This record gives sequence, structure tokens and C-alpha cells, in this order.
Amino acid sequence: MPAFSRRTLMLAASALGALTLTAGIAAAQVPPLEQKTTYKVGFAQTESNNPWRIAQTESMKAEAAKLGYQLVYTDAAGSAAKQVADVNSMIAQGVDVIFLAPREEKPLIPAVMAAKKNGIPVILLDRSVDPKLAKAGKDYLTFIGSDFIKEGERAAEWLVKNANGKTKIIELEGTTGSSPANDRKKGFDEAIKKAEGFSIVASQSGDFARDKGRQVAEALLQSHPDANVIYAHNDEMAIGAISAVEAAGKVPGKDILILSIDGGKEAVGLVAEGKIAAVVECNPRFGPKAFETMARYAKGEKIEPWVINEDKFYDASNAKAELANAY
Ligand code: GZL
Repeated sequence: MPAFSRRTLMLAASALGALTLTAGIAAAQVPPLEQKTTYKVGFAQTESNNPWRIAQTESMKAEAAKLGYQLVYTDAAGSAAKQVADVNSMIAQGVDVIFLAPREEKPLIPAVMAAKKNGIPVILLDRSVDPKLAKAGKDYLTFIGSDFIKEGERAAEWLVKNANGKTKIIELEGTTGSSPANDRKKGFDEAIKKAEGFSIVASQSGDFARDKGRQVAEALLQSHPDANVIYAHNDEMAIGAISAVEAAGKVPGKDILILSIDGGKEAVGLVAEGKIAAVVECNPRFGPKAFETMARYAKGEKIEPWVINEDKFYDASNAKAELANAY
């Protein structure tokens, strides 16, 4: 076997080092997105179980159509496992980019990593993944969505200022394991803990759904007849809670204050009627900002790890005037 010169061995070592370094950098980076006149775009929706999700899907489809992009759309029908399979199918179809609204924070991590491994950048929409398991700018490009902790804090701050002695709270949580449910709870509960005389007497998931929210509110009102506030993580459960309050022979807005998040037309109308006390907006119209972020990335811009959606706030002081602008 020929003896390798010292120089050859040095060159081989540095080439190997460069390869390892490049591989390391590649593993640390989100796959690139080349600038093209058209794209094949995946949108993996989590479910269509309420008007908010339907509005989000319509906004994404409308923007893709306006741009003339091919949209590969899937609906996981509330199953995180199916959503993982949906993303894997998009990878197999060779989409250029994947928009993902992860149903829950943990189960969708393998899908995010599979897309990265296959050279497809992922943009998270409206819900995020567990930050301990995947990072923006490394495993996926960015998270576009609201500050859910702040949404919970704003609901709590309004209550503390306007409670008029109503301090016993039933909390209707969103989908278990989802980032909006986790953070709307965190923001609200921590703010309430700091407030004198307020208590959360019960907290249970209504899965962001109207009828489940009604059923859970009915059960909790029965087991906590002293409750005089209901904090719902979304409008659907708040509207379900109104039926539960009325079924209990109580008057929403008078006997029981109802707080909500989302700010759809129906809920803002109920604020104007006085049945819901206040709503923190969480706008579902992601289409324009989603595709604008994608275009910025393709152009080579550095994308911030969190593209924040600012949320409005509705109560009796502005609901009537703002109703026309609500989604
Ligand atoms: C929030 C979104 C939530 C809405 C609910 O970004 O994930 O999911 O608040 C919807 O109405 O079901």
C-alpha cells in the first residue's frame, strides 16, 4: 500500500473536517426556498371543527389562488397522528414548502423533522410546537401567530378591572396539548394568581368546540353554583357556555360574566348584546402574511423566529362600532 505523504494526509483531514462542518451547519439550518415564479405549497390543517379554522383555511386557499400557486391541502380531522401522515404525504409529493398548524405541541415534531430532512422548509401557522423539542430558525422557519400568553393576560386584566365582585371563575380550556390552550391558561391563571380575591374554581377542556364547551360548562356550573365568571379559551366554547348559563336559569352578563378569545362576528355581536363581557381577538386570516413570509424567505431575507399577529380587544365600549370589521 503506497505510503501517503504527510501533505496528502493533511489535505484529506481538512476535507473531512470541512465536510463534517458543512453537514453540521446543514443540520443547524432550515432548508432554503429558491425564488420561482410558482410553487407547490402544502397546507396541513388540523381540523375544521369551528368557524375559526374554516376562516383560516379559506384565507390560505384564497391567497394561494390569487398567487396562482398549486395548494396541496389536507385536513387532519382532529387527529395529530393523521396530521403527521398528511405532512409525510406532502413530502412524498415534493412540495416546495409546508404550512403547518400543529394540532398539539409534541406529536407533530417528527413531521417537522421529516420535512427538514427532506429539504422542505416548514412555516408554523397559528399554533406552535414544543420549543424544547424544535426551534425556529433551525428546525422550522418561523411561527406566525398571536401571543397566546398575552391573550390570557388581557382577559384576566379586564376581569380584575371590571369584575364588580364576580371573582369565582370556571375556565373552559381549548384542545389539550395545543399551544393556544397551554398558553392562554398560563397567561390568565398567572395574572389571576396575582390578583387579590379571585379564584379559579374549576378548569376543564371543551376542545375549542361549541357543544363540548356547553356540556362542560353545564357540568361545572352544577358542581360550582357559586361560580360567577366563565373564561373560555375561544368563542365557540363561550357561545356554548351562554346556553349552559341560560339552562341554569341565570342571566349571562348579569349573573355570570363570560370572557372569550377569537373575536369572530358572532361573539362580537354577543358582546354588543351584553351576553359576553369581553373578547380578545385572535384573527384567523393568515393567508396574506403566510405567503408574504414565504416570499421574503425565497428572496433571501432573514426571517424572525416569531412573526407576531397583533390582536384587537372588544368589550361594551367598542363592540358595536367594531362589529363590521370582525372576521
Ligand atoms: C388559535 C387557534 C385556535 C382558535 C380556536 O390560533 O389555534 O384554534 O382560538 C381554534 O378557535 O380551534
